[in-house]
Amino acid sequence: MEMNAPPRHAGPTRGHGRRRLVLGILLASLSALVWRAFDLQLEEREFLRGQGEARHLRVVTVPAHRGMITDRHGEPLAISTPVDSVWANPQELIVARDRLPELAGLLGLPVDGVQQLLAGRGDREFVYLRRHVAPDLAREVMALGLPGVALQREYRRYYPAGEVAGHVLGFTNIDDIGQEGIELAYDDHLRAEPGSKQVIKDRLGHVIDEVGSIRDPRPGHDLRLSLDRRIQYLAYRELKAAVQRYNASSATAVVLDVRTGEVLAMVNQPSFNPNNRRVLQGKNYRNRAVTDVFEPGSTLKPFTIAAALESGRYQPGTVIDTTPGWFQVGRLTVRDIRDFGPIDVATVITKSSNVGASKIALDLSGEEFWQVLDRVGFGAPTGSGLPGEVAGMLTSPRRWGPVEKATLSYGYGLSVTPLQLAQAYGVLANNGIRVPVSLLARDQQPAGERVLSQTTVSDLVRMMETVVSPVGTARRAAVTGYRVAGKTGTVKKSVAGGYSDNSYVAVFAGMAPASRPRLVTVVMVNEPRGKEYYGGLVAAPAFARIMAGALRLMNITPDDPAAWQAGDADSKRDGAT
Ligand code: 59J
Repeated sequence: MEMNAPPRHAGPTRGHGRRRLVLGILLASLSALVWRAFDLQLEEREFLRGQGEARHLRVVTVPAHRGMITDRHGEPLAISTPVDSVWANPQELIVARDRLPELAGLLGLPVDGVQQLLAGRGDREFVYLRRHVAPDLAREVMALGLPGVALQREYRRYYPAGEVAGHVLGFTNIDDIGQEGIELAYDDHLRAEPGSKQVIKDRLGHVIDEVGSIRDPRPGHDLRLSLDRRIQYLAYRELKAAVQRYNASSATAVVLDVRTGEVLAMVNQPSFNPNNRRVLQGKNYRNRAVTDVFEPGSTLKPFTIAAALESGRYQPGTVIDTTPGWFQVGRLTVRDIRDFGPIDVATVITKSSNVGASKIALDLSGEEFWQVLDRVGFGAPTGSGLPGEVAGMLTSPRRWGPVEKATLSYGYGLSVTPLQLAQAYGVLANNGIRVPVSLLARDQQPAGERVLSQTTVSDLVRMMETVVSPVGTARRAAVTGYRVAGKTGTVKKSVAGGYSDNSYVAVFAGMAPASRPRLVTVVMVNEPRGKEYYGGLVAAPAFARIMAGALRLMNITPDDPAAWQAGDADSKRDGAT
């Protein structure tokens, strides 16, 4: 239009018009170019979109398995088995909405649930349909050939020992993260680090090419526990039987290797199966061996006597007059079940005299007494590493008057966990040397620390052997072929305003072979609700059966072969009622 315009001026106007002409041509070709470029881009986008729908580059995670947990001999206790999880890309799957009933039916899900799930997550590209399905089912699902449905490899934790080791192992959640027990305590060690890689997927979500690894997966580390699966099973079986027989509300048993401090067995009732996540209840999965405390009652007496012997003022033969079978300390009346008269220190243990223990404790300084209780581990966590472990309670001797000293001497006014009690008996069994307890297998013996003198300990073990003799409180703790040393406890439970008259804890703590102890076992039965509730009747038989089995499984040489022929402890125990 510029070109056709009539020249307004002559001369200089002619040159002006040519410039305009050139500019116009330039502008025209520029717009043609721009148009072409735009056109090209449109075409290309169409082309690329088609390509993009056929395959796309994706970053996917590469799962790795969590470390295995084994017993001390390498027997598996927790293993991760591969499973598949079915997931979908809602944007793609919704295209095949007419086939959703088929898919839902196969997965055992309600159709409307699946429809809602897809509709609700329409903006996302990933939604789990069902996690951890069996391989056969996974294959059937993929055979449907539905768009946007794919599998993801995951791992499911399996516990071959089931209920038997549930409390120690704990469990993981569906994402394989430790929630309780060893699984929680050693989660960092056991946990796997998934890797990632770039892949090309087709429209159905199938990987058709691997581009390369971004990060290599790192499987978790294995963990070898101190437990012996066979002894663990034995303890589980015997404890369960005791709880049923005496109608108890709960119970715990712990078996220790006294030289290494390794926990060979740790079981509780009630129990739970960690393979069955849906029915988990706190009261069932609590590891009472470390989370629950009780007053140890007479099982504490050996430590009272230890303090007396360590003071140098008492020998096993020192006589204490327990007449007339009770003894007033301020507001407290200490009672024995009968009048034992004048008895020596050893007999205080044999007969479990509260009066004898109290008179001895009153003669010790608070500091002397406390030192022993502290050194064998009362009032402090054992360091087992188990989640929820408590310290128990041991007050400072500065606050102890005569009443406190007396009640402590026969096991009241302090509280302990079953594992702490086992640890303390471990010191008596290990010649006075304390080794830290461990739930992990130890390759070499830890150094340990001497906390009681050798003579004190050997005197005590001899006294505790009399408990299992015909004149002691726990004949039923005897094991054929082995000398056993230990102590019973029948403990009234403390209730509001005092001590209950119908609620008890029955305990037996002991060691074998008494000539050179290798194992300590503690059996604690909470609230036996029958005619029988004494430690010597309720806890001692379970102790003996666990000990007998463990000694034999460990090939420990019998130190009482004569009794093997003469008096058969097992038949006496099992025959008596
Ligand atoms: C006992 C207690 C409660 C706390 C007594 C148990 C006291 C006490 C206040 C009577 C049952 C019972 C601080 S008895 O364990 O002495 O194991 O085979 O609970 O005495 O003063 O009907 N154990 N037990 N005492 N309290 N306070 C004996 C003893 C023990 C036996 C039997 C009979 C008690 C031989 C306990 C056992 O050694």
